[in-house]
Amino acid sequence: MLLIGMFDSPFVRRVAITMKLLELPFEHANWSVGKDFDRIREFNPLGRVPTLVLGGGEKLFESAAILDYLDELVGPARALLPASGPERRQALNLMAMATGAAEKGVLQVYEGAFRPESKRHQPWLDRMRTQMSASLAAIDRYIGERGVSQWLIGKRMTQADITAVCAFTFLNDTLRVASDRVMFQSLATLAARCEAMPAFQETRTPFFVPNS
Ligand SMILES: N[C@@H](CCC(=O)N[C@@H](CS)C(=O)NCC(=O)O)C(=O)O
Repeated sequence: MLLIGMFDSPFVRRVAITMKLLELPFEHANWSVGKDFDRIREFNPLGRVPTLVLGGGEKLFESAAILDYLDELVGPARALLPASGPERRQALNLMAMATGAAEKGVLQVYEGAFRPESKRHQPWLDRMRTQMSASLAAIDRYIGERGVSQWLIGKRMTQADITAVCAFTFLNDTLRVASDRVMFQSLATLAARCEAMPAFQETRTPFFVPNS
C-alpha cells in the first residue's frame, strides 16, 4: 500500500500510526499539498491527503474511510474502534471533536500559507480559534473526569486516543494551543504518554508550511 501525504498532517499521521500499530507495511509518498498539488491530484481529484493506494490500484480518500478499511482488514479482534454500542458512539464523538478542531486549525494555518495578508479577515480567524479551543476543552474535560491514566474508551488504546493526540500535537506545533502550560493539561498528559510510543515517534515530523 502507498500512503500519500506528509506526517505533519494530523489526518495523514493518524493513518500512518494506525498502520504501524496494526503492523500493516506501507510505502510513504511524502508529498506536500502545496508544491506537490498536481502530483496528488493524479491520485485524488480533490488534491487532498491522506490518500491510500491499495495493492491492486484502488484508491481510498478521507482518513475516516481509510481507517474504516484498515479495521476491516485486520478483523474485529484487532480493530481500533469498538464495533458497536455506546463505546463506539463515544469514540466517534471524541474523534469528531478532535478532527473538527484539527480542521479549524488547518484552515487557520492556510490563511497564513495561501492567502495574502490584505485578504485575511480576523473575525473569521477568531471564530475558528474559538471552535477549535472549545472542542479541545471538551476532550480535555472528558479525560480529566475519566482519569488521566486511562485510555479514552475501554481498557486499551483505541482510534479515539490516536486521533485526539494527533490533533493536539498538530495544533500545538502550528498554533501553540497549550502555550501557557496550564491549558489542556489532561490532553497534554495523554499526548505525552502516546508520543513516547514508537509508532508516534516514527511519524513525528516538524510542521512544513505548504507553499514555502
Ligand atoms: N477530512 C479530511 C481532511 C484532510 C485534510 O484536510 N488534509 C489536508 C492536509 S492536513 C489537505 O489535504 N489539504 C489540502 C487541501 O484541502 O487543499 C480527512 O480526514 O482526510
